[in-house]
Amino acid sequence: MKIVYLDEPTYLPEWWRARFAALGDFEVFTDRPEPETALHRLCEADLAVVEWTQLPADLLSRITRLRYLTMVSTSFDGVDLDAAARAGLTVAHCPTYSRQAVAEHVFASLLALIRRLLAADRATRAGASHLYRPFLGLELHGRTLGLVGTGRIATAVARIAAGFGMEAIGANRTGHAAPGITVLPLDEVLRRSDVLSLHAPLNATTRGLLNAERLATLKPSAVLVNTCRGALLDQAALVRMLTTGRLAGAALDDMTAQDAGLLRTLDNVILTPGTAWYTDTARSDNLQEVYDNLASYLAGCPRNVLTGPGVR
Ligand code: DAR
Repeated sequence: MKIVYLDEPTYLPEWWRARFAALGDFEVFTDRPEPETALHRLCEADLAVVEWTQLPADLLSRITRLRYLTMVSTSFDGVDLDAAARAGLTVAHCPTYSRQAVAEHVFASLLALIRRLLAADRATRAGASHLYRPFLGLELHGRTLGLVGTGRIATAVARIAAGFGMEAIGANRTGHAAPGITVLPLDEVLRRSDVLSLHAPLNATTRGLLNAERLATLKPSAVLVNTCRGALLDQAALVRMLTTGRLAGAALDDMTAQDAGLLRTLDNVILTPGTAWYTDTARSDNLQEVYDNLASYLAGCPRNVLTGPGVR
């Protein structure tokens, strides 16, 4: 059984390689391959682990041999699931490893933003002492947290929010109940939020969900936290709102370099390069989840499956 790790593992220590090697003939590629190279590697394996590579329909339609792939990520917007199904592939992902890491990052970046920690740190290093006025903060206690999406990460965020004395409201596609969150229509969530945090996967229905018109319904005093794909938002509209004082601030974990460039001079914005998931615990849990995905497939009862024979 040949298993490939297709593309530049962020974290894969030797002892973990040995564990994977117990499942089959395990080969690791440490670069990020061009599409043709990726296709070649996939066609020489039975199972694949994918971290970075986009898998669009034209690539998946040319797959031979490969039966199964698991993304290391929670997100799977880079894989054309319909094309994968047509190719007879089983595709899995890792929905749980970063739940707490991302939820904690929401508050790390939110508090850094509303307590102006980065600017205060810079000022203190430059010699400031007992300097208050530039660093007026906001409190979370008593504020309303709006959640777009009410899945695993959103409910973890709501649990932390309860500790801060926040009220959590949220919207999901069907209006189903979620623990610790008062579920409301999206428009109402947007209108009422003091802090809005996004927790939805990127797909055809959520791309651009927060368009200019919806963003315009946020309170001018609101702050937005995005630890999901930037494409959920109209980034240009967001940048306009932040530069014109129409939105108090934002903590953003997935910006294009171009949009981030436009925000470079703003101090009501905190930017991180996709690190919301990246904690010591989450990166180990990530490998365990990938391992469990592979092992469950090999045992004939695949878990965390997005598409595959018999699914959908
Ligand atoms: N977008 C996040 C982070 C993926 C990061 N890479 C990993 N897990 N090796 C996700 O999980 O979807």
